[in-house]
Amino acid sequence: MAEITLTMIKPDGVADGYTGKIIDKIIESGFKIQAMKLTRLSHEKAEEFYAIHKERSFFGELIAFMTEGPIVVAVLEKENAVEDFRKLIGATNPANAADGTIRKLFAKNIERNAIHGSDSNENAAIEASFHFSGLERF
Ligand code: 3AN
Repeated sequence: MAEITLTMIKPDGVADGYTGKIIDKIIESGFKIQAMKLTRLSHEKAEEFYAIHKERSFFGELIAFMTEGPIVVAVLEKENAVEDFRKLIGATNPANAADGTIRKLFAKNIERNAIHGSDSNENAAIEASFHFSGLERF
């Protein structure tokens, strides 16, 4: 059965002009785009999205980075979407990411790492409704 995952092409990926190449890779890998938009996170929304990392040393930098420019957010559908998409994006630190993964190709470092992918089905549903309303129409 098809699952969903939520992705964000982060401010570095958008600013560096990689949006089209990244979307191509996502589609080539068998994901169907259910919803997609260009948006920009407010400070408050970024803190809410990353609330789980509130106590981490890098939280302030993460929020500053994620609010520095526009992002492209999408809901993606595929069998085994969450796990397959984590494989497609590669390790959090691009230095450790496998060849051919989106982070290996397009990310600069562990913080400016080009793309987000949900880490569980539960979080995918939470993150999809965080960014989009009316998804039941798709
Ligand atoms: P992933 O995005 O691979 O699920 P998480 O959820 O552990 O990784 O981290 C969320 C985001 O926080 C990362 N995408 C990255 O931008 C940032 N981040 C994670 N670990 C670090 C770190 N050690 N130093 C700086 N930024 C980090």
